[in-house]
Amino acid sequence: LWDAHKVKKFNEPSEFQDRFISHVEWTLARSLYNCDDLAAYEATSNSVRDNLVIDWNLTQQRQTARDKKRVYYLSLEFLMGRALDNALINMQTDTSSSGESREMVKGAIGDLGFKLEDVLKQEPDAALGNGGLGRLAACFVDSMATGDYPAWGYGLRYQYGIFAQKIINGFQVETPDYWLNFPNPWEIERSEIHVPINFYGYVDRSSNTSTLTPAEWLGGERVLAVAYDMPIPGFKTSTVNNLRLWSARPTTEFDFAKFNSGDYRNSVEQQQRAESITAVLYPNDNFEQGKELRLKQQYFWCAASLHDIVRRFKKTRRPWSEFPDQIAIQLNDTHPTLAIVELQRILVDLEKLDWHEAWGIVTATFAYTNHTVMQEALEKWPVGLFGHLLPRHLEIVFDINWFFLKEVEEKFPHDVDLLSRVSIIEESSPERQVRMAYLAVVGSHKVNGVAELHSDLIKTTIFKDFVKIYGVHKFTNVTNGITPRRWLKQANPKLASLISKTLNDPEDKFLLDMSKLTALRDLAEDEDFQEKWNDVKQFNKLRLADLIKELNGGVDILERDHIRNTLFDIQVKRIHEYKRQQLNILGVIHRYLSIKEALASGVKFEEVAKKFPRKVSIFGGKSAPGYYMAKLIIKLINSVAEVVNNDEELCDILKVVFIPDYNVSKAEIIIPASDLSEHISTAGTEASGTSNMKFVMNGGLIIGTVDGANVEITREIGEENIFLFGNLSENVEELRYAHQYQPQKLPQSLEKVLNAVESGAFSPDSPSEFQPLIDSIKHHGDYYLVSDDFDSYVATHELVDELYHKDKKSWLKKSILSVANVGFFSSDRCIEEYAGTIWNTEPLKPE
Ligand code: 26V
Repeated sequence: LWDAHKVKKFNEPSEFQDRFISHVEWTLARSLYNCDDLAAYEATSNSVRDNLVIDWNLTQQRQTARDKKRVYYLSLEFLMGRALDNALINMQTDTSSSGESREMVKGAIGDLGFKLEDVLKQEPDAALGNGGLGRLAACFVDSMATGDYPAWGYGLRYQYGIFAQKIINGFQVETPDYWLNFPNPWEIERSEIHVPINFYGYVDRSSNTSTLTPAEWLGGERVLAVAYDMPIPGFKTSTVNNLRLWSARPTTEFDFAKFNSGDYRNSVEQQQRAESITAVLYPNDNFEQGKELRLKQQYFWCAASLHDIVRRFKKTRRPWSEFPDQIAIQLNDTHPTLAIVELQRILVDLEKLDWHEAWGIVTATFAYTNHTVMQEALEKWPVGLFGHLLPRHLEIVFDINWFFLKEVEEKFPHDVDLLSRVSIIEESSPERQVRMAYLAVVGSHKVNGVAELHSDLIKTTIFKDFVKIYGVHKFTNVTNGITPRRWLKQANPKLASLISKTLNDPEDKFLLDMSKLTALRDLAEDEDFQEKWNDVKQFNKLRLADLIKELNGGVDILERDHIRNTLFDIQVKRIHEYKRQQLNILGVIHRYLSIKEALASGVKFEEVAKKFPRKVSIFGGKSAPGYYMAKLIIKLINSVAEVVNNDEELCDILKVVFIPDYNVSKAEIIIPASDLSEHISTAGTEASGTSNMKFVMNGGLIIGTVDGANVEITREIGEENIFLFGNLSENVEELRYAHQYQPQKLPQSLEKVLNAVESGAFSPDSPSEFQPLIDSIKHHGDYYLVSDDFDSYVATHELVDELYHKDKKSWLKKSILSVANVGFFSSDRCIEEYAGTIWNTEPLKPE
């Protein structure tokens, strides 16, 4: 009987329309006559979701039945962006093997009177991440599904994602991200899957005194973790994986003690507090604040996820020794390190395994990815706070540390310094701290960095002693990547279509095998092809100009007629001193002053315009709300824009734009429009960077330092196709040291720029407004080496101008060659590397 009523996917336009209308009428309880774009978005999404759910269930059944090794990717952030467009591109319909569902649905809703582009825009971004780390997790789940890996993501379902950024009088103002105000068709609430999670309380060991034997953790606060699932469709496969996000709810248990004592209101309030655990994403990037609620989020998520993983494993009735053969858990930075401790607790306290047997299982299961070498981002938790919230876990951490230090002592007898350097417990004052990165290293079988330079750096800096202890093979590199489905096909349909036509690949198979792009090399100098290539860029620049106009209240900043010969120079990423947006804006000021000076000295405008051809400097990015210097950089950019854009003498040859509220959906418009983008971190500070890859994949050239994945990008696309400048990471320490002992000697060029800023040229009402930025360069040691790299930066921009305006053909050749050689940076390649060298897993293909 079940078979007779099997649900069916829509395949044809008319079947889609039937489904769409059922959702309008039944799910939304509206009529077609009263259906706006938002309702059309909801109905389309629900229809598409119906299809996905069918493949999702089949995928999960297959994974359970075949019982292959699974991967769990634990990340506090998944910066997914919009789901509908992506689902339409990835989704498999039975008849869509030739074309794609996106075109079919576009036609089908077109016939119903809707424009797909307008409908897609109704979807709010799922902005459950800060920046690179969260977006990487989103690219990885796409690639894991596309590669048919049995792999789930585990994260938190924040009520509020990263804040929405408003710019008011040039300042960043944060407002809440109400992404769940409307029903979210992309999540399925699994109220049947709920896990009780405990905090606080105490440890009861009855007769046992050793912390190594089973103990009971009692009392304390209890909340429920409820699962919400998001389907993750692979591209050109019917595999649909799962992203499980946990949401906090009060338990239905009631505090009768309080109730009986007449304190009804208090007992209700306490219950309400439960929900605060998953209320908001912490908006810091590369900075750890050490707040109790953050640790609570981490434990809540780790405990719920492990409970789920262990429950699934126990259903197989395999012995515990097989756990690591069946399960690989990847830790996205140290945020999920408590999962290591929680698994040890489950095995020892609940499953009664011997300590060492348990620890063997734990370390064989986990692997850890490091994403930063910045001291201020390394997680440390005060022992007091840790032990108060998680008393039993603290005991376990001490025991893990004890056995680890014993091992070190045996290998390197009497090296007391070494012991204190590598101890998981830092003996700092006023209080001891748990070093989460060390705990992650000790509890994992592999540790990887995210680009070659970064992976080398961690071996010689933060984890140097651990290389000595464990040997070098525990440490490895997996260079980051990005999904070409979103960052080429979805963001840049025009370029994707030019490529598919050129490669004679109507089914877009190149998106699965990016080495196919190398065929474009032969066309790099073909003038017809160059022209088509340039037309695509022009289209994307106009599309961005439209967005900028819309965000500027309908007023154009860029003149349409000149866009073709205006160089779009873009830096979009989180605002951080190490990423050096200040270097960029100081460079812009330098250009502005040079133009003004030339004009003032009587040089004819035409001559000036030849030396400083048309350019727009575009910025975007959020600052952590408490990061004073980053916020001041945003203000400086906006103040410079105000002056430059209103200076009529310039006749529009220079413009500055700050795009507010940079996010994934805006990135999809911004990135394809770049001629040049900036990846100019102080050498050795940017672990990898991933927007560098996105820009290259869209035919933009890049200016950058020898840092992060810029190194591999240079190797892949050729050093003649990238603009590198600045000091190398091996010289950074020395330069910093020198700054401390001799007063800063600034290059003249920079001196002039800083003087202008100091004189109030961009803040006439308060000339000292930007003094802290100037002081950090002039008087506080210039930690990020702006002064050391300034001249080389300015000179490299001159090369850029020269090439762009005087030799467009070679520019286009470089652009085409960049795309032809970008294949390495597909996240499909990363996932294969993780699967082969860290997880030891294989794909499970649909029959
Ligand atoms: C994240 C957070 C999130 C909120 C609360 C506090 C806190 C503290 C530290 C961190 C670590 C952020 C590390 C990070 O985002 N690293 C970036 O990872 C990218 C993907 O590997 C990489 O491309 C970037 O270079 C790196 O900065």
